[in-house]
Amino acid sequence: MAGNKTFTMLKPDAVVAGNIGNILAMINNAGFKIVSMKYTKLSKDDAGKFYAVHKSRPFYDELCDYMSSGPIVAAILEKENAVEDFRKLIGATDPTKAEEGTIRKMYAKSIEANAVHGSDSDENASLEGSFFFNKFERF
Ligand code: 3AN
Repeated sequence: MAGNKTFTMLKPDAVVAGNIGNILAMINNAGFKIVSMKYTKLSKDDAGKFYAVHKSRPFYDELCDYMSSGPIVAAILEKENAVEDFRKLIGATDPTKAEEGTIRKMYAKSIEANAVHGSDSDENASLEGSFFFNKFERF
């Protein structure tokens, strides 16, 4: 059975452009409840750990530079079928391929600076959420 939590980050491009409020409103309007949230900034080392799964990809170093270039918002979201429904809401990795009405179509600047992260499985949602939050911060 699909889980009811996913993890998201609003990436530096979205935060710097002043789109936190608009994106959180889209997330809420799509039926997700924010159960943990943090405004923070990753060091390059943190970004490298978070994206370790992409270490062998050619864009890894640039991705870590980008993700540590400015503030982010990390959050755990709750909804039935959270992982799949949130991936639909954010749209394709490449914003030129994202469907109309998706967060990336509306706010992403490029395939790298693509406004939001969304976990791709229940297992990764749990691992990624634990990267930013411990159980005492969850309500
Ligand atoms: P998604 O975030 O849609 O799950 P992944 O997991 O393939 O996509 O990629 C993780 C992150 O790596 C993306 N959100 C994006 O910031 C960056 N990325 C993915 N593909 C590329 C690429 N071809 N060039 C530059 N950055 C990329």
